[in-house]
Amino acid sequence: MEMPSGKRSKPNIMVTGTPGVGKSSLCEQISEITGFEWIQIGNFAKENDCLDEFDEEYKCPVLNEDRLIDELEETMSGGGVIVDYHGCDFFPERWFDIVFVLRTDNTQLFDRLRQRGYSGKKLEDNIQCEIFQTILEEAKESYAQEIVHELQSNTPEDMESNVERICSWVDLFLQNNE
Ligand code: DAT
Repeated sequence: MEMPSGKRSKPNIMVTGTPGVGKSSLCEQISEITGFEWIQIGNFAKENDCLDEFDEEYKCPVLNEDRLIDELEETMSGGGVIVDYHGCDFFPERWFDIVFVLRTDNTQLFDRLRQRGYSGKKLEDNIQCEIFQTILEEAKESYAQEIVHELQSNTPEDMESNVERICSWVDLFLQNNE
């Protein structure tokens, strides 16, 4: 993977993908290993008053994106942040040194989301989102192609190799920016 120029001594990493693909599980491990700060955008928005009205159709609150970006700016400029969110097009492109898009086969994702209690339209929409690779396309449209990486996240072995791959990349980045 290509090394970005050293504008930050520590890289910022985006981990994105449809809900249920394994972002939190992966980020938790990477954060533990690297000591980087893991920010789950949903929680951050809640804690920092960056939510607007409730979306009745999807039964979830709507992000106030401008406010969120203002709130996060200082943290991001320090580097060493892992951002975890099921979307990536509204963040400033300059924030990220690398973007990982996790992918999961439909049948597995279906089971994971059912277990999470999703049903009806919410379940169907999320499965469709994965089938149409909506978030992969979004990432490719929003960031330089060479920093966007698609990772399979179907099995615990996938998870392990993804953790390894991302942590090796972080090590290289840190070495190159010493
Ligand atoms: P997300 O944060 O993308 O919504 P998650 O980390 O909460 O996803 O994972 C959803 C569920 O799927 C959780 O029970 C853990 C499981 N899971 C995630 N990635 C997996 C993988 N690569 N192999 C097996 N199970 C996985």
